[in-house]
Amino acid sequence: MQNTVISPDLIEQDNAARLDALEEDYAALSRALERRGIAIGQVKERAKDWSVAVPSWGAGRGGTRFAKFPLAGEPTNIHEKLEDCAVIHQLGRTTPGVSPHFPWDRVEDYSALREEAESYGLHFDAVNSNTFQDQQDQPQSYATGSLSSTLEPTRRQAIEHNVECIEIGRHLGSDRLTVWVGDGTNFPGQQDMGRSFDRYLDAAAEVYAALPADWTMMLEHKMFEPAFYSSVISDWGSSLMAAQELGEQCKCLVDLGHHAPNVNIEQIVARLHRAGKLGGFHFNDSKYGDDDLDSGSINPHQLFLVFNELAEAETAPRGGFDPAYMIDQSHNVTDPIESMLSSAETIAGCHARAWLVDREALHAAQESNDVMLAFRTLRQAYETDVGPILAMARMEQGGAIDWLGTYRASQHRERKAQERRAVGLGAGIV
Ligand code: PSV
Ligand code: MN
Ligand code: MN
Repeated sequence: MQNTVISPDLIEQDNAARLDALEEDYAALSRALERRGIAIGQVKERAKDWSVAVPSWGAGRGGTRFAKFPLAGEPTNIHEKLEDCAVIHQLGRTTPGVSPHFPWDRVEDYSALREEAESYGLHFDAVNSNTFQDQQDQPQSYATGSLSSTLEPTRRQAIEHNVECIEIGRHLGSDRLTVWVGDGTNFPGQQDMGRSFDRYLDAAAEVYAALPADWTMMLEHKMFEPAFYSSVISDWGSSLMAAQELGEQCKCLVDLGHHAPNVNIEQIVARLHRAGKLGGFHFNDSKYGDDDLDSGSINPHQLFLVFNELAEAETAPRGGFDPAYMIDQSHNVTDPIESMLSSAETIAGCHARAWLVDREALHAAQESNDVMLAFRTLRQAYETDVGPILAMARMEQGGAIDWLGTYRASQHRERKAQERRAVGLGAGIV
């Protein structure tokens, strides 16, 4: 029996009140797409098959390095986080995977945790290691870096933590490890840029050696923060070099917030795919840096263009195409459940719209250098409102047509505010 957090009767009642309007919108869109030679049912089935994982850490209120403003009823441990992730998936039906972070999600019994997730119809996605923070009772500090530290005992500790994450992931049923390190410098001359990369590679090779044969190790680059002069894995070039050197099972993960402003991220996606090294994504949006804002809230067009490259890549796979899709956001001013439902819908919408692109027409326009026609071919797909397709797909799978209305009617957060331990004030994680 599946454990449902929101009453299925409530979802059904809410859907019943909205079904007539949805059917009208869906029929109108179906006719419009038919004129373009697109069968709406196929797009809907593709939408049903697609999913994006939510981050366990995103279930709680985020913060900045200045403050965190807790939300009454927010989760404070992995069990409560799973419960909220279950709500997100129950209403939205696109987020069955949860990406955990260690040691934040540490428990005694990982097999029991896996069963707990499964009772909600969830599974564990990529495991994230954390060597960017010191933990209580940890023998070595990461103040000098982690995998690239000049200090051998510190590198050893970082290696062992990553190997432990793989072990935990095996119990959880995961098959991917995401490695992001904050290693870098704040001053010119502080460390040798070549030698720190070498130390990183040597240490990362030991983690790689511990990977089970069917696992993928994903390297996540980030231009700056916490290091403000140089970062060891600062960009996709460094990430690609490292992934190529480490081996077949090592790929690159693209977090949309980890680039220089105005960088053409969709082109990076195409390049990494070309190299057979596109491992996965952390979706979020940004205006200035690694803002971790809700996906598509600032630049939805960029998100669509990323998915256009992914659709292109999927139709021309090079050595296997199986990127891991994850959300990585910090919800500072919203209810994280609402933000992740909204983000998952936005991301799924960009995915669906990328598959509305008339690819034959696009390729023909590109070949004949018909610039305007090529641009309009993409634009036509981007401007199509796929809301009715996503809502119909959700409803047919037991989710909510109007996830926001149903979620608020459920009073989940209000109930949790009575039951859960209150969160103290303090700075959040960045
Ligand atoms: C770093 O900014 C990052 O994007 C990495 O993915 C971390 O694991 C995550 O944020 C968590 O804060
Ligand atoms: Mn990230
Ligand atoms: Mn980040």
